[in-house]
Amino acid sequence: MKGLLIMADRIIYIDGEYLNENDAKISVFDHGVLYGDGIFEGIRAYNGRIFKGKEHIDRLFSAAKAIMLEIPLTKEEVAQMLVETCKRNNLTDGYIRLVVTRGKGDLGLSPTKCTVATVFCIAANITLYPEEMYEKGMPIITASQRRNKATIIDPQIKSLNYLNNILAKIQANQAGVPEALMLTHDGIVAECTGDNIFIIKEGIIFTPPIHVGILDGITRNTVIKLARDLGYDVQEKEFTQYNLYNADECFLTGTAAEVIAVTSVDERIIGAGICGPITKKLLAAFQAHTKIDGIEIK
Ligand code: PXG
Repeated sequence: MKGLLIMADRIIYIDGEYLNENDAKISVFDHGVLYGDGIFEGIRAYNGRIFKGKEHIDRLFSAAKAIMLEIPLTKEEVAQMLVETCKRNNLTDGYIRLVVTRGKGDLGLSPTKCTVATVFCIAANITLYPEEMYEKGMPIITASQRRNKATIIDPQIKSLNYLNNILAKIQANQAGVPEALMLTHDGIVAECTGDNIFIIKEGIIFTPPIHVGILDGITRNTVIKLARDLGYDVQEKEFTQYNLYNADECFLTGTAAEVIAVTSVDERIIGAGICGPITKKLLAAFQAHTKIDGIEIK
């Protein structure tokens, strides 16, 4: 079936080679494994296109620059490799994980012994939230775990060190909800563990600005543009849990989640407790956009 793969038949790109997944291995001395020293991108393919491929590659290279990691490929070569990995897996719709680590070094913290970065790419199926969640919305909680401060590890760096978010995700799991909201150190709404957050109040759409310390989400930016094109006032503005609890609508954006309504936060019902009309419109606009945008897999 198109886009579906039997697990062990996957072809993985790793350091210049395309290998069967059983043969695609990295060293136990890789600093990505030893220290979370590396970066990644989660990318979707829709309808034979790598959605926002350029934006994902640009973000990867910006993160690499921030952590002084040299990617041993040009942006064009990364784009070709993403296309080739999809082609070799016969993937037209799915999820692509692109990872660059500091590479193989010794047991010391210093990356000086890591002479060349490890690059790998997996093109796979995606596990989505259940369809009914897109219609009915989902409950979330606020995690006690605060989002990393930008002065510690800037959340704009999509690094392999996701413990901050995983600890919050564990709290979501314990509470029996799919996602957790993370606040900044100062208690301002930041983002969820793998999604950006938006609220709507009296027809105006608000989302936290990047400088509070969040990932500069590609779905976030796409939705901001689509909303503005539809004539909505979108403001990147700080807000608190109070504003969130009293919003008319709330939704999350992310490569995996797309646009998904939040209908309760910490057991406060948001708006009418359903996927609201503006969220519905934005989801439809987003899904239409995924069909036409991106690097063609050919
Ligand atoms: N914030 C954080 C912290 C993220 O990790 C997003 C926002 C959304 O960004 P994009 O560019 O995708 O619109 C992410 C996305 C998952 C998962 O399984 C999500 C992400 C990474 C790994 C897994 O939901 N990142």
